[in-house]
Amino acid sequence: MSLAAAAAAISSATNIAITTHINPDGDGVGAALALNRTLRAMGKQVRLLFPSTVASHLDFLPGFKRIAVLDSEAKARRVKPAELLISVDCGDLARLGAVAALRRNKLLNIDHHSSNDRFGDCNLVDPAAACTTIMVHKLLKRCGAAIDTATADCLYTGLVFDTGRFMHSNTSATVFRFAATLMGYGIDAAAINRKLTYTMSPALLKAQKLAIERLTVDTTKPSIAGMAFSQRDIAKLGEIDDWGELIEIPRSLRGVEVAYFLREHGDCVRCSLRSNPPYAVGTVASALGGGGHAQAAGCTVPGTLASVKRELLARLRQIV
Ligand SMILES: [Mn+2]
Repeated sequence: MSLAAAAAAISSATNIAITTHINPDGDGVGAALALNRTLRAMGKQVRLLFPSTVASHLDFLPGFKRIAVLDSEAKARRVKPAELLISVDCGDLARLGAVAALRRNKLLNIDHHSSNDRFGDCNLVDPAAACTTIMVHKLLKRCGAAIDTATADCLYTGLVFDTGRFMHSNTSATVFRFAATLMGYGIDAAAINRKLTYTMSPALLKAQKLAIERLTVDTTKPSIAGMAFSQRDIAKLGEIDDWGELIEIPRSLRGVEVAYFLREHGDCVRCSLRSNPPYAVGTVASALGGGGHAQAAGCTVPGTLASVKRELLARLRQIV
């Protein structure tokens, strides 16, 4: 889609709101905060309106404290819609939660999910991009914006997150070139890596311990492994604001090609899925009402932990 149209949408708006998907990750937050910082420097009025809270380990990023959480329709209703709402790293309107209600005026959708349904008035969607921040960088350059070190920190956070620290199959020459470009803006990559990777809350460490205890290899297809946490397990762990990494535990087991992680949440189960190429869990997530990428996807399925696990495993066995 047109970079020029996206740049025009930004240049013609003075009052802008920026948002990302529910349970935002390093890419969504990085993309939003990079836009926030740069558009402010360009003289725009910018608000960061997110549908849910952000993992506290990202609090080192500039603008983090400006993020307002609109996690209910009542809260969203009290907010004045902006001239332009920019959504980053989000595949569809439903994933914007209560913030979707602020879609009154123009909506610019910047995303790289292949499942993106072009819900914006202007859609900058590139499934070939490894992360949204790589697209945001291109757009900011197109707008003639100056990128400072703190903005590059945000962009790098998205890159590190969505490439699994340069380890996922989307880690291309373009990705390394982008990393080099960001180094050129003066970022301290090692310091950011440390904050993103080696900083963990006690609750998350406890969750890792439980994940290892619960890890189950599928008896029918031993290349599938994963674990399930009940609501009671989750309550015992304490506050965890980033569940994303736990799925790497079953995935890291030798011989495993497809990993799953299930979390009971009310009368639904949240499913995270990962696979090694050529296996594609994205199709399974889509079939169950979710979305994401071919090798990293997720869905929320109504039902009990046992029933959802049964259905999910039946589908995963079909793809390996
Ligand atoms: Mn992303």
